[in-house]
Amino acid sequence: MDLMEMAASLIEGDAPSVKELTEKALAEGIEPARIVNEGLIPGMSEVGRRFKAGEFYLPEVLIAARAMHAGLDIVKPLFSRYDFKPVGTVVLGTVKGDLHDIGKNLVGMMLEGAGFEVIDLGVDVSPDKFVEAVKERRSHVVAMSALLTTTMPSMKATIEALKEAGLQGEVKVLVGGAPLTQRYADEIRADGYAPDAASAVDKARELLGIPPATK
Ligand code: B1M
Repeated sequence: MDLMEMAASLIEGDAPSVKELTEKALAEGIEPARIVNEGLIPGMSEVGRRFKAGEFYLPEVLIAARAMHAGLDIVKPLFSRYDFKPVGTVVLGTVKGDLHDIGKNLVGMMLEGAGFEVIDLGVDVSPDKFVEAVKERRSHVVAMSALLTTTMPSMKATIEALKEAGLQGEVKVLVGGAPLTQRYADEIRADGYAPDAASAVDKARELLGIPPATK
């Protein structure tokens, strides 16, 4: 079976087709890792590229992400059996005092679509909660989202809490959200800033020294 067919269905946002093709691929004996790496990830990478280029808008991305989940939900439970290794683990959340989660969810979906394991802590996440999750899950990246100018300082507080916990250097800090800028990210000493969800994937890869996706 040609897994690019699955990628094409994902890009079109055709969830029933992605589900059917995932089941077909498994029935043909294709390993879950190959389904993810050669079907779902290339599809979601192309969605990210189109979003970044302004060829796709938010609804198209959300529909494609739903199609990705239609496949991912089937293969995920099989990962442990097949020794699938995510490219990295990301602890993700919207910072303390902030309840906006649409952009954060988009970032999570794109990261999952790129092969990352995402531990989504939700909204209103305190610095302590981020630190606890990083320790517990031994994550490689902490990804924080903020949509309010008043909650941006919580990113700095989280970075300081990570430092106090001795995790600075062990975990990379990625920040984003509408009011943020590269300048602010530099000021609070975040390791990376991304202006949108697709760039967040590129930045996470860059921070972990993973070569850019080919698609
Ligand atoms: Co609120 N809100 N809101 N709101 N809200 C904004 C953000 C605001 C700009 C509206 C305005 O005044 N024009 C304004 C903030 C002003 C400021 O501080 N600069 C605002 C305000 C003031 C408030 C309240 C204080 C209103 C009130 O109660 N008086 C209140 C605060 C509640 C709280 O958080 N404590 C509030 C509440 C809400 C709702 C609950 C009603 C709802 C949120 C629902 C939800 O998220 N589940 C809401 C919404 C929907 C918005 C707007 C309209 C849309 C935000 C959104 O989802 N955009 C927003 C105005 C606007 O943006 N037009 C507004 C779509 C989303 C895809 O974009 O989140 O920017 P965004 O994500 C982008 C990038 O920023 C980036 O990637 C995404 C795209 O690819 N990105 C990352 C985001 N996180 C990233 C992380 C990364 C990398 C990239 O790495 C980790």
